[in-house]
Amino acid sequence: DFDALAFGEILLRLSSPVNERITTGAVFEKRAGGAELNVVSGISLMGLRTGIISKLPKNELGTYLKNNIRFCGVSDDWLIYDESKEARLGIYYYEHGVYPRKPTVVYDRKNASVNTIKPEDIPEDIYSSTRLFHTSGISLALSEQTRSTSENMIKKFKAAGALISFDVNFRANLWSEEEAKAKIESILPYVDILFVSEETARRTFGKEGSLTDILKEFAKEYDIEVLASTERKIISPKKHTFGSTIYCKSEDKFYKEAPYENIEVVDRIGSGDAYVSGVLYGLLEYGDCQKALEYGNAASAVKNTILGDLPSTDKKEIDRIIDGHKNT
Ligand code: KDG
Repeated sequence: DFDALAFGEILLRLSSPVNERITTGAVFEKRAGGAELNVVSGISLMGLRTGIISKLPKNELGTYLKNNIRFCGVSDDWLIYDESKEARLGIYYYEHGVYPRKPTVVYDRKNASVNTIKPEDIPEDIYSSTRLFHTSGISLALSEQTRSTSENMIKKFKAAGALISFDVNFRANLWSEEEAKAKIESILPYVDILFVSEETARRTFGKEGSLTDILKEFAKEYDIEVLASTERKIISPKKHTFGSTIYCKSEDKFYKEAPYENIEVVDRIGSGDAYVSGVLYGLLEYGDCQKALEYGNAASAVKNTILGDLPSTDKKEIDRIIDGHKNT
């Protein structure tokens, strides 16, 4: 049985070596990516049991990703394989930014195999096999099929007693603000733990007031127990500050700590997912919002210093970083 299961698209990430360009460079580094995989891999590296539900092409690229998934300790038991001739893996290309040049992301994910997934593809015995289910707005946005499969899973996991975690993760290239608002609002009644940025809360959901007002309002409207919102300040392109606010509804209490200052950013992709993994780890392991805050902030700060989407850190290191942070 699992502590956490997630559903989402697993992507192949092809990135130019640091300081090389997509337009002229000869080499791409090959890695695994995808927001929900990043989250469960972070939770696994901290020591809990997780798995990813997704659909991959049954070819060498699918096998490459399956190997990566296993390598970071995430179960591949619930992966479905596409054996059709049209089987396709979503890819995203990444070029690191170096000031004053911004990072570049090019998505090539249309018609990827995951978009053919159907609610009936998900075996019924999965629903009683986990303490927590996580997905994000990306899964609602990708296609009709990923949307109905996500919605169906959210309802069934909830009915089976699992906690439902949802990261709004708004992607402007996948859907409009209006569509995102309508579809996400329809699943919020099932959500126990919500991750939403202040900017998205204001722009997409039309919320007003301070961040604390906004989080409280979501909690009141939808009976969400834990709400988390990150805050990043870019001091210079390679120096960022990262912190977050968590609201715990049953205690009617906000949790916040001094942000991590002067993080040396090597690769910020996946740092939001690392935050989610730390928060969920703190909640699953300790049932405590203070721990959730500390693990979330530390996991995200560390991820910024590591190449690739996946967190690549463990509990021992995170614990040391949390202790160091408290003593600064
Ligand atoms: O959060 C990291 C993701 O942006 C990356 O893994 C790619 O899943 C991805 C997406 O849709 O942007």
